Amino acid sequence: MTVTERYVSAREMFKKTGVDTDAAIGILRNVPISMHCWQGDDVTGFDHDGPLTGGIQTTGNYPGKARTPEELMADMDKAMSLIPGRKKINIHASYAIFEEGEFADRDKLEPKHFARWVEFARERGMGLDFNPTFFSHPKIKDGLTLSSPDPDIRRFWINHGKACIRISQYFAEETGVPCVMNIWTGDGFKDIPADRMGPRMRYKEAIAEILSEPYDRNKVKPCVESKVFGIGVESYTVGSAEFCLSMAARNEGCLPLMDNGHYHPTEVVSDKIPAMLCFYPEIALHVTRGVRWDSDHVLLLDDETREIAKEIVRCDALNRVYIALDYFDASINRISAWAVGMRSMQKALLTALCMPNAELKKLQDEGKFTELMVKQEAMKMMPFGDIWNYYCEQSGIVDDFGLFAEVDKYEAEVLSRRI
Ligand code: RNT
Ligand code: ZN
Repeated sequence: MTVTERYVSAREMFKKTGVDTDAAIGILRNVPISMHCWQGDDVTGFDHDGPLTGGIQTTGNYPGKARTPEELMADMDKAMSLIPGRKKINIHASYAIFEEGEFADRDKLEPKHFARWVEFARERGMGLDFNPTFFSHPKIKDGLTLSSPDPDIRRFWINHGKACIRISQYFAEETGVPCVMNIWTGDGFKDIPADRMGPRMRYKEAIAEILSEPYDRNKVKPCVESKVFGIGVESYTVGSAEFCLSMAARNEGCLPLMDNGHYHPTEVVSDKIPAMLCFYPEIALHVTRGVRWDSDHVLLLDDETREIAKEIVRCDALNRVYIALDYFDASINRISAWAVGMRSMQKALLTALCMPNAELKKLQDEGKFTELMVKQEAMKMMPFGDIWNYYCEQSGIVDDFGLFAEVDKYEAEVLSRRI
């Protein structure tokens, strides 16, 4: 049977459950997923030579990582050629591209330092998302940036944040797509602090000052990302969940960003999505896979990824939730890491779109919990793979079994020559 024949047969099966798979594919095709540039070079960036510091860590030493903007862009192109549907590109301030001999520190960054990213995105018809980089820099003092007691340190990082707002606005204007700008710092302490509120008060004021930089709310979507703890800052994180949630709630236009690696292991972001959507017009996500902790493994089609997608779809919130991926595995081929993660998110969304969501909701409201359980279980065995394969074929994109050969070929022809 051909892929199309299998699709036609699967479509009939789904139709009997009340699901229109053609419509599902049509929706999926237009859901933008933001692909993080930092999977390509283990979060190194182009503005410093030193190691990754400031509360995050990559592990692994797989050969062939991108060392220059050209290599990173080529690798992103290769990855994107293996991913169907709409994409955005997510970059960090540390990926500024300077002319020969030119340098600007983080507080002095300007739109022109990102002109090549704009060109890259525009040529591909994609939007850009942005992140100030509050890590891997000598101006982190005693583990703190925006929450430092030293006013000069705080000033430097506030100016960085403001510069990033201006750059985000430039991205939105140049690409015609709103730019999600995410504030995350690793600020915190390794051991038990004597003052937990002081750093948070300073953080609050510093973020408010960054947000006071003028920007168009339709174009720039500033976010604050919380975290439970970071490597080296195990005892206390300034930007905790309660802090960031309240920060976003109290600042018009500021979105809460949830990274599903940033919570206690039995907490799930899938349940937090509908809670947040009751109060916020828009929210943002970093979808990742934490293995026992915020390990940032490659996103797979696992239970929580499916639940996250289900909630976005069931809340009818595809246009209210900005979906970005955030992980960095340096132990495997990095193109495969991008492609598998992006495809996993799309598969999860496709699965969610191919559920009789209205009918299931009705069963819940009518108190028919037995039928609900039985139907939900039955849906798990439906032939989603036939829909996915058809979608890939229609998009001119390789199927799951063809993926490895593509990645392997690129590794042999391109990555292995990077020595
Ligand atoms: C770190 C946060 C943050 C970073 C990126 C690189 O724990 O998740 O989002 O991963 O900014
Ligand atoms: Zn994150």
